[in-house]
Amino acid sequence: MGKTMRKTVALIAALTLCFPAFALSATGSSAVVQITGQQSQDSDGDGLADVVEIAAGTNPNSVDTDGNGMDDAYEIYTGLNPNDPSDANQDLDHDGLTNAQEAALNTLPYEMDSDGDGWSDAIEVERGTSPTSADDHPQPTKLGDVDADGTVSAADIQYVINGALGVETAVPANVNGVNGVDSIDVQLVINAALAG
Ligand SMILES: [Ca+2]
Ligand SMILES: [Ca+2]
Ligand SMILES: [Ca+2]
Ligand SMILES: [Ca+2]
Repeated sequence: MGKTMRKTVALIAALTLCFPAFALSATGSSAVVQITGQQSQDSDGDGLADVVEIAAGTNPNSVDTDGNGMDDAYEIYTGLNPNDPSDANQDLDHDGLTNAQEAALNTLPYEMDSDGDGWSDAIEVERGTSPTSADDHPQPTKLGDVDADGTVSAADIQYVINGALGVETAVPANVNGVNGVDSIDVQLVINAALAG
């Protein structure tokens, strides 16, 4: 399933949760599900109405149909397969956290920076900040320590070079805070590393 489709499924599922009378309609091969007040029964109390679970092929009496540790609701909202246990150990967004770990953290398995604060979910977990709150993130205490681990090292240089090349990085790589990530930032972090 593509990213857009996953987001569409997630949005429809969220709307269904918020508005039980919301009528889902889709064209083509997608199922058309009409949710009414009477049809909003949720036998297993997982936030997914029975009719939604039946349409998704999950067990309306089990919060985790495939038994992989990730609830049906999370798997459906995030576009994972609630009927395939093997996706628990995958790392869809290659951020170092498995999909099951992301489920436990309530982060997005297809987005390395779930709260959009510039810090990857995995780095936030390492540094002890919240990967689901953009207001909470690591704070580098010295110039050039872009990953906020307390030292300026080769990892910091690599992050900044990647950023200058336009590659998505796990940490904000704009060292001086101006003009995006450019060669000046690379020089600044190299200087900081040489200064120790
Ligand atoms: Ca349910
Ligand atoms: Ca599951
Ligand atoms: Ca991941
Ligand atoms: Ca955060």
